[in-house]
Amino acid sequence: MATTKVDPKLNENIAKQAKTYQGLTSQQLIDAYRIMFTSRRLDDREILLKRQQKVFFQISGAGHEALGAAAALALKAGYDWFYPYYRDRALCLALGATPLEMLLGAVGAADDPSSGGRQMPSHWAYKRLNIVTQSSATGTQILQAVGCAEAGRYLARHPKASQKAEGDYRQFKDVQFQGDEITYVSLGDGTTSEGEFWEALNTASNLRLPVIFCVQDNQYAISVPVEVQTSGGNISRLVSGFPNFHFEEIDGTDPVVAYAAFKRAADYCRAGQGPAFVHAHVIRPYSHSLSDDERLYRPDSERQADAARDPVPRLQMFLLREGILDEKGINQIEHEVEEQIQADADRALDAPVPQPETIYHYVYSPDLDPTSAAFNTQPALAAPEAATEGKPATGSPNKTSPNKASPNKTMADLINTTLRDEMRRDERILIFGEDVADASREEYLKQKLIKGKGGVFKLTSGLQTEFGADRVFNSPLAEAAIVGRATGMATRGLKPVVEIQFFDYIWPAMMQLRDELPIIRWRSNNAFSAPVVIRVAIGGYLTGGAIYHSQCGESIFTHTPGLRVVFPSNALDAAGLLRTAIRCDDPVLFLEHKRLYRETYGRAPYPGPDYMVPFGKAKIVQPGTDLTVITYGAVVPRALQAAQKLEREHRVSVELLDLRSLNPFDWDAIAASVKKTNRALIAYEDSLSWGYGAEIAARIADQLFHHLDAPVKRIAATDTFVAYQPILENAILPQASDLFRVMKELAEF
Ligand SMILES: Cc1ncc(C[n+]2csc(CCOP(=O)(O)OP(=O)(O)O)c2C)c(N)n1
Ligand SMILES: [Mg+2]
Repeated sequence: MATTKVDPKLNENIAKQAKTYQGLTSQQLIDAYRIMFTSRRLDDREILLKRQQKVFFQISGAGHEALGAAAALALKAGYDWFYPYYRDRALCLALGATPLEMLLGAVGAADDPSSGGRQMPSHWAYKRLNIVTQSSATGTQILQAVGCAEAGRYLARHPKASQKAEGDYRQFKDVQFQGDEITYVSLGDGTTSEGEFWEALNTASNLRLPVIFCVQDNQYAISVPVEVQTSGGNISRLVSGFPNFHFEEIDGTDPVVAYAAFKRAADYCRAGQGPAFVHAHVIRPYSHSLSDDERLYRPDSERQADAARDPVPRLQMFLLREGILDEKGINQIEHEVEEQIQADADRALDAPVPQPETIYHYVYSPDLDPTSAAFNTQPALAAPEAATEGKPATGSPNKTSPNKASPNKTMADLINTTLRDEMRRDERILIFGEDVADASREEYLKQKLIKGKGGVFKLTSGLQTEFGADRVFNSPLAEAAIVGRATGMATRGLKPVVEIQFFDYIWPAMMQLRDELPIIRWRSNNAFSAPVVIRVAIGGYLTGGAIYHSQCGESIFTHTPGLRVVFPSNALDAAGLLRTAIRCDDPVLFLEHKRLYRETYGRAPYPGPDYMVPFGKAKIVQPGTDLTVITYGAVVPRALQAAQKLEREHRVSVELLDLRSLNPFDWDAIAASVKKTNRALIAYEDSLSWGYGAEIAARIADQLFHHLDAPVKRIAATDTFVAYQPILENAILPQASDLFRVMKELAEF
């Protein structure tokens, strides 16, 4: 065999190529440099375009690039899930988003894959890469990431739940999961001050969820330095007591260091040991955004110290020093990147913009319309006795044999039964909230030491016992966590039916309810959706409910586009509307009046397991000719009482409409009735001013003016909260006697 004389230089090259840096090959480092440089130059290009007024906002990922490039190398694109924040440009590029896609976002093009021109640039969403839509609200993504990880775990344990099914929201959701997937979520140092951050860590820790929390600590939140945000100035120290976590605190400007940390974190999460916390010290070489000038609050000395750690030149120096690339190699990469960005910027500037007529697209599901006939079914008159704990309903629900054993059920009964029937039908349904489980300490149930609770109003009673603790469970006392986690789960295709114990305590969840859940579909241009059902016990007339157990406030939510709001007044409607809420493809706020839960009024026999009431369809409680009363919820029985008295005593014929669903609402029914009676009263339990009735009154005045014989009237609670002493409560909330008086005045006008 001939021997070849080996060129010593060649040998050196082979050795260099074989050398790895914490497992990273030379080629991976070269690729990382390309990503990081692309990220920086995209920011620079957007800044230029902003100065030319061709884009309208800019926020950069500068200084954070090494982290993104490293995280992508340790995680799997399109396999793991990502809840990044606006500084994660390099991460998204490394996972597979293209510069063109980002520039389409910057100009607000119709084909911007993140939002179709609806969101600011750097609000990343790439469905194919499992990069989930994010908002501008700092911190809301963290609880959603926790829910996403919970969904992955649930689906792995209930693989059949992922199957598609015809006729409900499942038809339109492709559910994917991997047994060992990880959810990545990132945030800034300032955002660790949000309460939701702590709620998320608590649950991830307690449930040992495979979530990597990446805190990108650039020492500032706009102008507020980290020592103001974080007691002692170091978030790692504060979170170190959380059990089950793997912790890393690193120099996030070094991609090799960052990769090693993410790799250890990912290994820990993938092995199912629990969550990881990567606290990365980075820099912010540009101001917070183009709307900020950091020279107003940071001296040159501090900015120069930061610049010395800039990850892009730092990696460049590293590649040169290690002989991985020479100057020519660096120049070539940079040249290619510049050319690509130039070409992509030209294409983005020429891209079609979204048309104004598209603004209503995707406020709600385009696939499934809960107002349609598909959601209009009749009660099964002779349905067998409602299924009870542990025992499925026997026989066909549509059996027409005489039904002796179907007594009238309360609203509470039928809500419980509807939940039970739907959970049997659909394994994607999960129920959680405060006190909803029968007992978190399951051994007590198993040993039959206790009966179990199942909700402060017992609405979820027996569900944990039948369906198990991974489908029905108590949450910590944290409303934002309930809604945020549910949102993350629903994004993955599950159907969380969560409970907020009292409407009065819904407010910690308000950020999730206003800025997240209802607009996930719209802001992602239909790439993502989160059809969660939120059941909420609402309302007063409780005799002693007082300020914090009597609130209404439904108009705050009907004012939020994208959220369906329903408010049944009787048992049958509650069953039918709840089933529609669960099967439909939109987020629904399902308001349950506490006073109506066990009221004699409005009880009904079990309507069978497929009974549905469509949204947006009012019910004529009683027909009439002299005036129209439009109402809903607990005012319905009171208005009926008043109307019957008016008929008896004064021969006034009242048409009483129960709206049942508040968004959408049945304008056609209102208009038809007012055209007939020419008089309209809107009655509602919430305080009068700016309440739900204001909108209805305005529309009647606007669109039915020529049909009116009298001013449009409203009757509602006083503009106060509800007091404890029953004499005060009676004076505050609209009573049948008040309704009678106003109806009479209106009839006589
Ligand atoms: C809930 C919320 N409050 C305030 C803002 C305005 N805001 C946007 S970014 C920001 C600072 C965030 O700082 P940090 O979390 O450290 O991230 P960084 O921008 O430094 O990467 C603030 C106050 C917001 N978007 N959301
Ligand atoms: Mg910061």
